[in-house]
Amino acid sequence: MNFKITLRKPIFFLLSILICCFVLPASNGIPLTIAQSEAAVKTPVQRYGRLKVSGAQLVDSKNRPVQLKGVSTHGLSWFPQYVNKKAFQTLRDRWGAQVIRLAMYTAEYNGYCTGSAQNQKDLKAIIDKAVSYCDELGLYVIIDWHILSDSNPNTYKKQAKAFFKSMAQKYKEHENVIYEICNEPNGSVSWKEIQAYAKSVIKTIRKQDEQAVIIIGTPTWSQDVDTAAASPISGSNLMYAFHFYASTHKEDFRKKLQTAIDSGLAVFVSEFGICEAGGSGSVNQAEAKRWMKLLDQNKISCVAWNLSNKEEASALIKSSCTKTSDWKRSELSDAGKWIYDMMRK
Ligand code: IDC
Repeated sequence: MNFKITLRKPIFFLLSILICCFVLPASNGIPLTIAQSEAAVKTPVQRYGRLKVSGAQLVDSKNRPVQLKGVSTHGLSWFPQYVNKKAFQTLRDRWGAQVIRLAMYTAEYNGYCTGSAQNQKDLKAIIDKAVSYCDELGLYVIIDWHILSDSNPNTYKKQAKAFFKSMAQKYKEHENVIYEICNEPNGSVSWKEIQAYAKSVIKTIRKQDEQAVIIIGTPTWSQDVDTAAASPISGSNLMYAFHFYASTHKEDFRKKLQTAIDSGLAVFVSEFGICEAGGSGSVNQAEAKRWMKLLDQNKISCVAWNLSNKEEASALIKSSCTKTSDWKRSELSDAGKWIYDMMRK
């Protein structure tokens, strides 16, 4: 008996050494990052389950605070090639992304409301594909009604209601789907008008799906969260969009966000860039770092614009790189590298 015990100990010791030396470092010689090793164990959806909003905070199915980070597509009609499973898997496993935002323009370049009937079908088919990849990969997915040049969401309210009705009918059992009902209201549209639109679309979604998280755009390109905080919409699992571009929006805008958070508004940064608000110009890493500190401190989820190789500073992939997945760090733009490093932390 004694002999067995004394023999077991060195065998375990030897086994542990073997595992440490050969098995653990075997991922192509590159040590696994935390994001990768967690992803190998559990997907984001397995980890957090159905999301809810509790007070100002996004929480998981067990009411623990959750901060999601991820990437937005460019317009689904502009760059449909990036909607592929390998791309999303690369974002999940190498970048540490937990959420993908599907930006579907309503008015620009084959937008959902200005393109042909065929275009609408194509866009819905792309969304279908994207949601099924996110289901398979356990990623959260935001379906974004990307208003922009159509600055008032009421312009295409009828279409929005029909669209979200069909989305909510289709995806009500999918606990990973989040709805963003108006990207960036802008121009002279007031919060009151946005509220009227939002209430009506929320009602449409809630008839099908009582639980999904819904993100509401705020006035002035989703910057005026302080205005929304002064008069929020009643209902559960509602969040408000705040968007920033670090080269343009600085301390004043952080104060605006802070005011909204302090008054208990649930904010989701469903789009941000670290360049200028026009989508190009210089990248400002120092300001980007300040923004991220504020978001991390308050556990605010954020999604980076944009997954494409368009020749603009906000595109995350270098314009010389035509790969649609498996990008190396060196194939990313300056913004892409910063976002990649930030998400892997
Ligand atoms: C920009 C794209 C650019 C495209 C333009 C269309 O990066 O390629 O030509 O839209 O008008 C937003 C918008 C988002 C913008 C982005 C950068 O939500 O659609 O994308 N931005 O300008 N709000 C603030 C910045």
